[in-house]
Order: sequence, then structure tokens, then C-alpha cells
Amino acid sequence: MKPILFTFRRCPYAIRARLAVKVSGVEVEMHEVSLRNKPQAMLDLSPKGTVPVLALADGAVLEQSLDIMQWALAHSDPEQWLSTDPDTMRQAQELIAQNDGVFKGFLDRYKYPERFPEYPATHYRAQGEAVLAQLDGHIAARGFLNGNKRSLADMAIFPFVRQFVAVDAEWFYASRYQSLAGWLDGLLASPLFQSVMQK
Ligand SMILES: N[C@@H](CCC(=O)N[C@@H](CS)C(=O)NCC(=O)O)C(=O)O
Repeated sequence: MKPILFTFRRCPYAIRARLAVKVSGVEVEMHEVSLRNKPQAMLDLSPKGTVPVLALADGAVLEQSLDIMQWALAHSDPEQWLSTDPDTMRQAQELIAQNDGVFKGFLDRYKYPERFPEYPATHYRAQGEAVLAQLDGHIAARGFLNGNKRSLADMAIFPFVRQFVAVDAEWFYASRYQSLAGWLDGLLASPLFQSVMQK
């Protein structure tokens, strides 16, 4: 029996999991779910009710996108998204923690300012922009977030930058974050991303 990946096409956490699964070549069965009507089979395996969830043949369940990435790359990591250098991996983990923590918070507020009426959307955009500026600096210096080729940090983070940009693409592409824009465009145009977004 193949592992089952419960996923939602547009979810950035699910996208990062699908990217790692795809690059690894591990075969899984994809189950696209409706977040409004989550399948009972998924909730039985993972009551917290978020995607992605990976159900393995031995009964183990992975309920965090980063764990699914690690699981897939442990099977096969043909592009060496994981580095053998501890400093590089630590830096990747810091960037991802910042993304999943503060940046995701700013992203939610910028995307749904009506839910956070204390400030206008531009306030939340400015908060997120500080993170964009940092990422832009890394990419300007190295080519990618954590080195000179795409690796774990890029693949875990760009689905979230994609969402941030989508709120006001005109603003983003007119901004001074041109290294970040080139990085994002390259990853969005990649056959790997295209393949995991197919309907
Ligand atoms: N920490 C989790 C977060 C996953 C998450 O929050 N996914 C969202 C969709 S992008 C979700 O399933 N939310 C539940 C809902 O909308 O009902 C992970 O890394 O997998």
C-alpha cells in the first residue's frame, strides 16, 4: 500500500510537502481535501485537522509539513536540499522558523486585514516587508536563500512568499526586492512547482 498524502492544492504547507515528495520520487497517493468538509478518514488519523497529513503503510502518521519534507528527503534527496554542513542546516531551520512564525502572522494579517481591524493592510505589509528585505539580501548575496542552488529553505518558504506577493503583485514587482522577485519567478516557473500544482 502506498502512503496517503492528504493535501489541499493552494495551501503553502501542503505545497512544500508535495515539492519534497515529488523531488524525492517517493510514490504516494494524493487525496485532495476540502478544508470545509475534511474527510473523516483524515480526522481519524490526525484530529487536529490541518493539511498536509501523511499516513504511512506501517500506521505512522506525519502531521507537520516539515516532517513530511524530511521523510521524503530521507528516502531520496537527489538535489541535496538537505546539507551535510550543520551551519547551513541551522541557518535553513532559522529561516523556516521565522517564516512559519512571525512571517506567517504578518501574512495572515496582510491577507485578511478585515479580521485584524486595529491597523490597515499597509501596516501589516510593512511588517512582512522587513522579512522580504532580509530574504532579498540573502538571495542577492548567494543566489538562493541558503546557498547557490535551491534547497530546503527555498522550497519550504517560497509558497508563503507567493501568497504574500499575490495580495498586491503590482506593489511587489515595483518594489526594490528585485533579487527576491527573480528568485520567486524562477521557482514558480520551475517544472517541479508546475507539476505539484496541476489540477
Ligand atoms: N503546522 C502545520 C500547519 C498546517 C496548516 O495550518 N494548514 C492549513 C491550510 S494552509 C490548514 O489545514 N488549516 C485548517 C483549516 O483551514 O481548517 C504544518 O506545517 O503542516
